[in-house]
Amino acid sequence: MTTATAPTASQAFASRTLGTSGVSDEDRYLFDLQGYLVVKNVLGREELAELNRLIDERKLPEPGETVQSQRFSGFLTWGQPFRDLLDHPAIVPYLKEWLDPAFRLDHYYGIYMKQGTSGLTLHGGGTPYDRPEYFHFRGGQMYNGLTVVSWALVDIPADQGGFTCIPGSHKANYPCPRPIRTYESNPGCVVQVPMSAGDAVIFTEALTHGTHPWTAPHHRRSLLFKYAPGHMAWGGGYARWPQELLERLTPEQRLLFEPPYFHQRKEIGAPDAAPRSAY
Ligand SMILES: O=C(O)CCC(=O)C(=O)O
Repeated sequence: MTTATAPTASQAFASRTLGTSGVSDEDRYLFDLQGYLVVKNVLGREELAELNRLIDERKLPEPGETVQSQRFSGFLTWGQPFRDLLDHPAIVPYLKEWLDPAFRLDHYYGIYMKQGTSGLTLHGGGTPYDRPEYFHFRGGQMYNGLTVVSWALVDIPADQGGFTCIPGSHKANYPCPRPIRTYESNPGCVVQVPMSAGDAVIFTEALTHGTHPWTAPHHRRSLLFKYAPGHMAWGGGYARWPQELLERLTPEQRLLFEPPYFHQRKEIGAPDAAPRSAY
């Protein structure tokens, strides 16, 4: 007699997404409607434990009041589990469809917060128009500029802070009024997005979003990867990726770190596909 073992979170996710494109109609509907999508249960318990252990090892200083003190970077050279997130099969299909088949990594950092730290006011939104942070819909398809995949390494309980946004605001035709942006007023449109450890939220930077003050007793830990269409850069960091990082990437991952350009750029996750100018 064979006994079935419960799939890990990653296996369960893979069986859900391994269709033709990996993006469901519901995913498309929600991302278009809200400007973000929570992808549930991507990382399993063991992957989370290893990522958190590697961060613990760094003995980071306690986060303070300034936003800068709540950020950490450089973790792509801290261990393979971080690099595995770069082109995780659970998120690649979304980025290919919603940004560009030849998307690139623009920049990345981590956020950690402790109880009482204040975060970041709401920013971004459909209006005023921001050239690198756009959401367009043309010919039956979404096109996004800078777009974030934020991995929750710990639970983010409802109404206890962290990633916060105004769903639908990537299509807003008026600027967000200041009292709403600063959290002084919430007429019902501002939402704190709860997540479980192992979930990833994908959001367009065209969405009005920010970081609500953290009130949970445990520290927040999220890893943010900011991707862009292959021809576009938000930041100038592509000129300065450290050699010790580039050496540790797979050939496929190295494509993500190429400088921005369009002509002949290779599609991600399709080593045999013709370069872009042929499609
Ligand atoms: O707390 C978050 O996840 C949002 C972070 C954010 O708005 C940003 O880094 O621009």
